[in-house]
Amino acid sequence: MERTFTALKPDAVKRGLIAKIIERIENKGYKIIGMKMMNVPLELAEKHYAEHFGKPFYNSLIEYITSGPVVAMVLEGDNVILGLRHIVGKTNPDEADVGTIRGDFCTTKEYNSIHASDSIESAEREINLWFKKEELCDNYKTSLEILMGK
Ligand code: FUP
Repeated sequence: MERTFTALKPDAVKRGLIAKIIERIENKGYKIIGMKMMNVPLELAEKHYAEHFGKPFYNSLIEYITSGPVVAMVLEGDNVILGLRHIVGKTNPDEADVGTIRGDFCTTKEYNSIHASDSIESAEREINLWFKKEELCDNYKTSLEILMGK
């Protein structure tokens, strides 16, 4: 069973899209095993986006992600890393398919509503960066898991 990190970004929170986005994640059958609403400390933002340091959009990216609360989550499910990236859609909402979160809810790549880890390595790194082990609740089964005998 795979795990991934996702965060609803400040534009999604400010526009009241938390429930609509989480509904899509739960409808798919992914299990939320960690969730918290938080203002992102500068140090965490810089660590999270370290790979983009020095790029032209880096400063505005850091300013944006620290501009208001985010909803950070850890999800568990079969191939959840790739599967969630499909639900999220392409970085640029103009290119994201209709039916994806970015395709349906946003218009700019700067304020694209949601982050989702893009590989096993980044999922592990980001989960450890944002969550302590004791903040994860993996001690319950979803109805899908019960149905599949997992
Ligand atoms: P993604 O994995 O789809 O979130 O995209 P990236 O890791 O490539 O980029 C991280 C964030 O940087 C994006 F969500 C938005 C921002 N970004 C820009 O603002 N401008 C760009 O040209 C590329 C990314």
